[in-house]
Amino acid sequence: MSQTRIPVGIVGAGPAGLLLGHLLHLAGIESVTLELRSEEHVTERVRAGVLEQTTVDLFRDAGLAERLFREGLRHEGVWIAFAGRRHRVDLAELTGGRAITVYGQNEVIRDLLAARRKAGGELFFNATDLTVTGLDSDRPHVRAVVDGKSVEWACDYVAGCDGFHGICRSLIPDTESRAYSRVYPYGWLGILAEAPPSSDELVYSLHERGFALFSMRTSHMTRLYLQCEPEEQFSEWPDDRIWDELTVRLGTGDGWAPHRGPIIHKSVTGMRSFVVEPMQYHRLFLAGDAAHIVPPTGAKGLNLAVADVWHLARGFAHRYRTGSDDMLDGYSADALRRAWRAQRFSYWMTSLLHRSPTANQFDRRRQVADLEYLVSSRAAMTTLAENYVGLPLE
Ligand code: RFL
Ligand code: PHB
Repeated sequence: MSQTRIPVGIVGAGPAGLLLGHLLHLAGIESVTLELRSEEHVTERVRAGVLEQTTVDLFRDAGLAERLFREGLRHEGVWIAFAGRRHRVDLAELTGGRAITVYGQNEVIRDLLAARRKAGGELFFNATDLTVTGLDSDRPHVRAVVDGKSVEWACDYVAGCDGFHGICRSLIPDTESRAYSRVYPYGWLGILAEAPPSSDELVYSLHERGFALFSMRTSHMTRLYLQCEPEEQFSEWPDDRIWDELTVRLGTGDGWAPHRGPIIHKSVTGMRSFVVEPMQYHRLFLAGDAAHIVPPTGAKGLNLAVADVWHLARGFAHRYRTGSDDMLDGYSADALRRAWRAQRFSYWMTSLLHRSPTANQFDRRRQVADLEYLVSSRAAMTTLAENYVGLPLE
């Protein structure tokens, strides 16, 4: 077995792990990244699409935004539809020029991989049987099997960026951590379709039959979601039924409807909120979905992973510049403060826009009143806008 010394061992090559590797490189700190799945799987899986202004600014500052600026779709507004009408929230006007950018997570991953490769970063895909030991010593060890060979790194620190189903969170003993969660009684059926977007901006819609979301990836690719059962079966949803339901739920009195086209991808996602506290255990730091999950309605998951990693990289930079752990020790509190803000926003957007199976007529009327207030009050729209485009870091 080969054994190497390295300052930071990173578990997981999703957005959190790859960005951390890049930011550490910019700070002159070496790391190794170990990913369970193949490069193709990590790059191709269809997930997030909305980047906050905060994320875009951070990518720009980290030298990662060249293609993002060229190909990303900057949206200065978003539509909220209910009771047969669409209402535009002018994000840029309400936030002093801030906006969101539609750029698929796949593209973010491609850009991060290119940056890691350019920097000569150590990155291993298909790394199985990963174990982490000695977290409470000053030299934790990360071991895995890569290409049939056992490999081992002796690290100063380990970053658990291995997503919600990873192993790092479980390395924190139950007695040392506490988890907070909520599971929602619905899911999202998502599709990717070869159809040009029929709106330049996203449409979030609440209909009697449930939530629907119109989004996009490119000028020829539409991304759409429907509220469904948490364990919905695809067999119940032939393509025509999906399009008919989207047309009904997104339809507004002005005749607007999504363009139809071949569906090239379908998925069902359960919805949950989850936070583990703290996000540090001795020399292990959790970041991204490994530490928290939000329901996708606020488009916050990837953005939150990015913010975590920014805080964490700053802590590591301080540690290797000064020898002090002070900033690393503040990481969990800083990251959790932002995570809880994203939790409350995502919970609010989700409750506002979904039809709960237990809602009675009172709840339905109140929900419409909430929406009417939102689209008629500048203060309420500003609250949505400033959270949606991303609160400042720190
Ligand atoms: P990831 O992306 O899950 O990456 C974790 C990586 O760790 C690997 N791994 C391991 N590696 C080594 N050893 C092990 N034992 C391992 N176990 C796991 C995994 O293979 C994986 O590659 O977590 P990360 O980096 O924290 O990034 C989080 C984001 O991916 C996630 O929050 C977003 O996709 C959430 N999300 C959205 N976020 C946004 O900000 N804006 C959006 O518009 C948005 N839309 C979405 C979304 C998520 C969705 N789904 C499918 C959950 C829409 C959907 C439908
Ligand atoms: C997406 O385009 O995939 C998307 C957009 C907005 C959300 C969630 C997902 O809130």
